[in-house]
Amino acid sequence: MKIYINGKFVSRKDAKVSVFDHGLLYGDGAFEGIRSYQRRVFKLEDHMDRLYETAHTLMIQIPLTKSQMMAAIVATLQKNNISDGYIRVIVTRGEGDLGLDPRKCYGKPNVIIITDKITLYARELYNKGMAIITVPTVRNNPEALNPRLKSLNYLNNILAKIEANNSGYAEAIMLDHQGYVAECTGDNIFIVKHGVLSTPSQGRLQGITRDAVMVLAKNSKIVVEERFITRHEVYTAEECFLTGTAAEIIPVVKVDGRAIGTGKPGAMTLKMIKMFRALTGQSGVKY
Ligand code: PXG
Repeated sequence: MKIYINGKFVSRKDAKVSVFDHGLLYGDGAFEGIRSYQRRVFKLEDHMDRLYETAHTLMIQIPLTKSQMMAAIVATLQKNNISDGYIRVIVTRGEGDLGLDPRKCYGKPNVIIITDKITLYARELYNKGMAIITVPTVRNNPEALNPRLKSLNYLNNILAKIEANNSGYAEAIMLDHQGYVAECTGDNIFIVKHGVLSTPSQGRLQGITRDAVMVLAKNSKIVVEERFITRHEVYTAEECFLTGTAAEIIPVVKVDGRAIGTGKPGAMTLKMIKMFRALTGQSGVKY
């Protein structure tokens, strides 16, 4: 495995950054998780926009242009001969001293690209659907740390994941600071009721899979709503599914012990999975 660090390819055992890197010391940095299918990087430009927007708010100057970054990603995939894979792009603020003041960093962000193959959940979960719970840890208040930032500080999500794991679940719904459904620890959430697809409008990451699903739905004349969603609406939905680059689209059949719809993956969910799979194989930056 060859890993890209600041323009060089190194082996896994040599892929190291300093213990003074503020990404390690403070989670001070940004990241992206991207997928490639059949030698095409899915929604690469959208991932670049989100990465550079996170860096902009964090006031981290990424030392590559978007097109240089895209070229580096493609080169890493080629170097590792990966046709269907997962790409992790990491930009840290770089080395500094032991204080958190970014002005004392040396102004050299570290850029890391790792390509690998991952499957997040067992294949059978995609066929049978998963059971999830709501956890006590609420999603970050946007005025404290906006969930739209894909920063290296993922402790909010990790705390929620620990609560899910402690209760024997693989994924969890996080509510926003007002008590509405926000998203899951690493996925966006959709519900279906009376043929309408709904997804939370606030308090969540602007997921790229979420956006792709919304476009696919609209193109098939399915009504899509972005709005406030309560847990009651999730429990009484006909269908529920999660979206994310790592998870793709996964049906949810039980939430907090309540069966969703028939308790089996629903027709709209299966249709979205089918359309999404077709899209991933036929679009994206070729390499
Ligand atoms: N919400 C959150 C909080 C995420 O981290 C998504 C939604 C889905 O967004 P995209 O753009 O991928 O459709 C994510 C991204 C993991 C893992 O190990 C998951 C993500 C990122 C990194 C790791 O589960 N999901």
